[in-house]
Amino acid sequence: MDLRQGIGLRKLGKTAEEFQQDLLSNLYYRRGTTVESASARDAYETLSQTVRDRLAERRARTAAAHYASNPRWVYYLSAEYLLGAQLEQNLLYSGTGEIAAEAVKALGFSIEDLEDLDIEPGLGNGGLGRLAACLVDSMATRDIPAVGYGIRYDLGIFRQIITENGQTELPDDWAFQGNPWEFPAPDDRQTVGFYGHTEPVPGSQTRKVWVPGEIVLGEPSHMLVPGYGTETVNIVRLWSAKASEASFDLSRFSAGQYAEAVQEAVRAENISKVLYPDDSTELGRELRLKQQYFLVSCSLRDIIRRFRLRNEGWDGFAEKTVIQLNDTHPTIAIAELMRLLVDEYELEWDRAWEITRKTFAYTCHTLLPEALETWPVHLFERLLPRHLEIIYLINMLFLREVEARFPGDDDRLRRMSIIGEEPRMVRMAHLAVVGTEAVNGVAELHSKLLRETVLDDFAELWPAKFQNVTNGISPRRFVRIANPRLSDLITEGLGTDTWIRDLERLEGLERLADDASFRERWQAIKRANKVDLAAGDPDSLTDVMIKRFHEYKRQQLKVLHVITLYHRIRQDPGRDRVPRTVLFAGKAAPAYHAAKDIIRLIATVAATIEKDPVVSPYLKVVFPSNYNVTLAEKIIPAADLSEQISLAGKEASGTGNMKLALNGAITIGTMDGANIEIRARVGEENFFLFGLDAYEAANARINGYFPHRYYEHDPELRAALDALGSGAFGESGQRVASSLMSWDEYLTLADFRSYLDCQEQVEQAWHDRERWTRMSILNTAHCGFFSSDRTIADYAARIWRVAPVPVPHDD
Ligand code: 9GP
Repeated sequence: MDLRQGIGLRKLGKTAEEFQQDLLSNLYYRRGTTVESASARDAYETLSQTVRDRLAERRARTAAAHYASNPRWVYYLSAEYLLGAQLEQNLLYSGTGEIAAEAVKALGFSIEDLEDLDIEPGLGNGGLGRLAACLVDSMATRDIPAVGYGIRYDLGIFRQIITENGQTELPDDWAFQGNPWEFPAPDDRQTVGFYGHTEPVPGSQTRKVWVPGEIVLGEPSHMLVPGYGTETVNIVRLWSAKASEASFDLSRFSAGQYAEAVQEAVRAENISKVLYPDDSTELGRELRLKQQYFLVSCSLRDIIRRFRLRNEGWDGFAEKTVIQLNDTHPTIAIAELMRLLVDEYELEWDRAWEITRKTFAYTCHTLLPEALETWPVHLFERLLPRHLEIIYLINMLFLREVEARFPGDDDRLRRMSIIGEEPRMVRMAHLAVVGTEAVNGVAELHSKLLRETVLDDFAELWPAKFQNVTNGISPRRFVRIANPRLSDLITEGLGTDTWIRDLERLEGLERLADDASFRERWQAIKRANKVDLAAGDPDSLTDVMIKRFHEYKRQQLKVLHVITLYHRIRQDPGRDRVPRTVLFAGKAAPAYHAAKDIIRLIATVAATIEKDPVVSPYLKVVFPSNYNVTLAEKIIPAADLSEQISLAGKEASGTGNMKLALNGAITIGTMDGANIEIRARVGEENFFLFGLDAYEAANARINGYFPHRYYEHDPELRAALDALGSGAFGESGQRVASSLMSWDEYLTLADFRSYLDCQEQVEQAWHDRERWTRMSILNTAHCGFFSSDRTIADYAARIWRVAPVPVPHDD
């Protein structure tokens, strides 16, 4: 019997009866209960296991196919994954939705009841984490052998509660009742060192022995990542920090010093306790760097273990392995692979460097200088002494190369060095560019600005290294699952559901935009989605701004718009107006006070409007708590207008913009990130454009930007800022106004008038419902490009050079 081929496994049946049999058997034997006494939780766990088993069976076949073909693998290293709720996705991907619904009915529950128990793992912060989840979905859908690596944070992104006082953060113990989708793999645990010192190796210039001062264990578990419409099931492997046995101090415990006895163990396990610990303190920064190294160290050892299962020596490593660094967070992997190859496997430095450089690729997701990570040299020296030595050597050799190309250009050497001076910092983005084969931005403008500004010296040195791969989103989660009504209409309109795997087929909707009865149905679906969302009057214009709170994204511009509408209605109450529901959702980093002020301001504005009988029939502001993937899936299908109003040149790409446009929301936006590509595809007549472009924005400051001038020249802006300044909307409002009037980092006031004028155009278009609906359909029709399946095809062809490995069916 060949167990590797999965032969000998009892096949899991495809009929409703077989599914029900398996469900009952899981209920009895795994859950230990009976039909009569099964609670909703029992039913949820049992259903999840029954569905998971079907994917696990495909996983076994995937592993066998991969084992047999010994392919080139993609390893995706990411500090964040926002995977979203799993049950509905896995029902869809395993094709068991209907039979599962029947089976749980027999237990007295509906699938919808059970979906409410399916808590999403909030292992990410925003777009970056959700992008990682969309990309692993598409890698599986495109049959690419891949593993995603991340951290299994005990507490994910905090749970947010919005009240009139703004944002409150609570811990998100997402797995407190267990996670039925996860497979623990304690056998593959790894040992990770920190601190300590290094010792020379006699006779070697480059090798060293690192003697760590602290040892922590990394224990993996994995979640299954099925492909859609294919047999492949890949995995995301998440590491938990565990204390080693030696860290428990038995003698102290025996002496009654209970807290002291577990102190070391607690410190070790804190590594995977929370996502993004507050880094405003030295200890917080140290913990973050520890997390990054923990992820990298565990993952690299696992990658090497997997390589060695199938291959001898090191010759084939770079041919069989590509490691994608998702932003700078995992960049220390470059120094760690060098350390493993040189110190532990005793390769010559040059050979190790050649392998390392060929193995890694780096995606940069930002243009904000503060988001390009740097770490104090003294912190590195203490926590990762050997890695700092390696980075110094990499830097020395690299600067020699620069010197040879640009002799005598000391300024350039200073700019490009991996080590920044005053204060001395390790520049992770520089390390990421130096130690990789390819660097990409995430939208055309972003990649261009990376080459022209932030990484210009590097682009001059290695032009061929720089590429663009425009982001994308999973059409399964963000159309098929989030918006079943629209999906059914699209399938009916196109006469096929192949668009779910081949999103460019949405182009076929273009001709239906001229069909009045199709438009009517399209409109009815939007309305029904708004009724489901229950955020406001379903006949009002649902104006949606959903994203992390950050001043560059300019939620404050939207608030100024809302306050101006409020003033206009109060001044001329009798006028006929477009009723609007303005929906904000998103979280602010707990230590980011300016962003939290904006949240509190929105809450105050919402309450003021709500209480005002003159204004409230036309304007409503809602702010549902705890924005996450699950909530996004409810809001996006109900949106009419998508707010993408960042200051041009600041938003690397955005992906919410793609999700909303694909669901027929029309964008009001600046020439920023992927907005530009959305506009180019949907047509300028189907997009509301306003504001400065990236070059104008960059020049504004150089030419002397005085926010006060805008205040003086624009009476409506003045009225809005005066209202804020007067304290009418609380102290937060005063602080927001004062920041805008004094410096206005993100040129909010410069774009105010253009934004308001553009909103007038929005209202005119809304008045003509047939025109609006046409625009909406055309947005969906022309956004097929923004599928993450296309993004992955781009990475596979241009950066990874990997080929798909199809997994045979089981019959
Ligand atoms: O801010 C970018 C966002 O524009 C982009 O869509 C997303 C995915 O590429 O990454 C975000 N970047 C970060 O969260 C940190 O660099």
